[in-house]
Parts: sequence; C-alpha cells; structure tokens
Amino acid sequence: MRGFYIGRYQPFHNGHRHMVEEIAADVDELVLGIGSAGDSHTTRNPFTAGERVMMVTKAVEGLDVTTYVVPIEDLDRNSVWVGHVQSMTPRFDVAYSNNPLVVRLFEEAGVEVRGSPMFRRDVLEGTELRERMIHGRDWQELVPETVVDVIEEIDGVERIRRIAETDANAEPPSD
Ligand code: NMN
Repeated sequence: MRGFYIGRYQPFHNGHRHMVEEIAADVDELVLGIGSAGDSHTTRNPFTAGERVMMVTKAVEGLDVTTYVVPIEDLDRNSVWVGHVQSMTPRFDVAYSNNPLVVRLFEEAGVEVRGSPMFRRDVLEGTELRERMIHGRDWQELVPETVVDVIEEIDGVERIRRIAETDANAEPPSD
C-alpha cells in the first residue's frame, strides 16, 4: 500500500515529521509531494522546491518506509489538479490530508482520503515558524535537526528577514 501526503513544507517542521511517522505506520511506501513547487522568495513561501527536497529527504531518513519526494507545481485549475498530481507521482492508493480543498478534490476524483484532527496543527506551526525566524526568536526547537542544518546551509533566516522587509504580500493571518 502506497500513501501520498502533500504540503508546502515552508519549512518542514516537527508537526510534519509527526504526521509522516503516523502515515509510515500505515503504509508500505510513501510519496511526499512538495506543494506550490514553483513558489519561493516570499514571506509565505521562502524556500525553493530544491531546498525543500533537501529538508524533506533528510528529515525522513531512518524511517522504515521507502519514500519518494516529488515537487508539484500549482495549477490554476482545481478541477484537474488530482490528475496533475497523479501525472507526477508514483501510483498511490490513499491520500493523507486535512486541507479541506485537497480532501475535496481527491474525494471527488474517487481517491480514498484519510485525515486526523491533529493534522491541522501543521498549518499554524508553519506561520509561527516563519514569524519566529523573522523576529529572531527561537525556531530551531520546532523543526528536525537536519532541517536546521539545511536552513543554515542556505542562509534561510537571512533570506526570510530580507524578504519580510520588502515583500508587498505580507504573511496572511494563517497558512
Ligand atoms: O496543506 P498545504 O501545506 O497548504 O499543502 C497543500 C498543497 O497543495 C499546497 O501547495 C497547495 O498549493 C497545493 N494545492 C494546489 C492546488 C492547485 O494547484 N490547483 C489545489 C489544491 C492544493
């Protein structure tokens, strides 16, 4: 059984890691979609798809499940988004999400969806993390150590601070 879980992972944090652990207990193989792959260098989406591939790949190392990390660009047409996702990913049997739009699109396409009440927390944590980075507060405790290393390697905190000074599209209230 192969499962699919998509997130923006801006950045990948402990909430995501926890969710991936739960899913891994449920499936033989896991496909992790890096959503909004074309977006980067904004306060809401500071990191590139390639940077997020590094974060996610390193953060799931050691899990006892084969994991495929696939960047997926957004499409300006929700009605065909599931086909777009399926065209980019290994075949999967079940999609894991608590994002209402993602759930709806997969269900309408006849794909089984599983969620959990705690999944929603990742939304809040993403916004909180980026705020902490911008304002110089402790963010490292909220992400896996390997993700700290990637963000340091790419000088990510400096980038998000610079962007926050000039980004006309300030961070919306939530993810
Ligand atoms: O739950 P989050 O972290 O927001 O991740 C969902 C991802 O799926 C996002 O990157 C979102 O843009 C993407 N998505 C894209 C479409 C589309 O391109 N039409 C539709 C639904 C979800």
